[in-house]
Amino acid sequence: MAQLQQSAHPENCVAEDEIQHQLVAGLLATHAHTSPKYLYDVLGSRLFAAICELPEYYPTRTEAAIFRKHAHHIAAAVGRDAILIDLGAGNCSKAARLFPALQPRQYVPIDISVQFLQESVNALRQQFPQIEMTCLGMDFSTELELPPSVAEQRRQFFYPGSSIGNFSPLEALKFLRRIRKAIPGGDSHSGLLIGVDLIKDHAILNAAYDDSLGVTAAFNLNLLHHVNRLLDADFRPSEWRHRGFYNPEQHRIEMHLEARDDVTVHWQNGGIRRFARGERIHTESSYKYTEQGFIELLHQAGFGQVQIWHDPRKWFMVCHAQA
Ligand code: AVI
Repeated sequence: MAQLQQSAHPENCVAEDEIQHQLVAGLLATHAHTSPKYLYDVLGSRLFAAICELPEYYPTRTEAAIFRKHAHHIAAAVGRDAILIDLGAGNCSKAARLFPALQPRQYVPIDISVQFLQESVNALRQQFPQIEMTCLGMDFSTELELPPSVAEQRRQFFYPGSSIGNFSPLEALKFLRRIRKAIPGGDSHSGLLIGVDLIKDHAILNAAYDDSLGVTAAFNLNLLHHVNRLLDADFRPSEWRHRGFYNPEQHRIEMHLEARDDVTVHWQNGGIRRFARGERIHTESSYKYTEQGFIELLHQAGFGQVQIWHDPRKWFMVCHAQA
């Protein structure tokens, strides 16, 4: 029976004025920036789904191929009968593809939008009636306290898609530590299954984040529509251009919006910022790792033995880290 639960701490949900405060602080900073979460309004989520289909955007299909090819070895590492906790589950499709191999006892998808989760899980319940399903609405990037309905043993966290790359390495370490802490005691049957994008030829990375159809550009520019709604602002996307490139010193893709000319933007309560031509708003970073660098991060976070699986070109890896 699917259960519907709100966060253990609903008061932690970021209030509207806090969102506005954070956004304004970022826009007024010397190097203007916004959190990547503002890329994902309804249209942004659809554009991201389209990005995943692009020939240049290799991470989604490469990870899926790794899961397909190594399903049995991955299942052996994760172990049968697990409590599979899917962080940022969305439509639950990535985890569902692993159900036949993993055969989890309980599936716990977590996402900010519990309503969307519930719809996805309703369909899944017909297909996998033997798996207990518990939906949790929670911003897991800031809290990860699981309710008693989630058994404490055999917790296997699932964080695919190289979403870990959207945290800075320090934030990633804190996040991994939070996951490790959500595994009580030293249960060696618990762990984390995670997808990580690897450092590779810069031309491949650049193309993946600046595709020839301009879908990533639309995804980035759409953030301005979202900010307009949140702040009652007057950004005009036509006055901005997408920049997406690999920064080899920082080992990360950077996405920026760059003013095509001098631009003045206004928002609620008299807020104003003048951007000179060429000035940028940093909208997202996507960190890329070496295999060894990421394994070290997992160990620093308190995980034990790590197993990894690659695609043949070693563009992407899936890791299982034991608690
Ligand atoms: C969601 N995240 C892992 C994507 C990435 O590759 O960093 C978001 C994205 N941004 C541009 N293209 C895809």
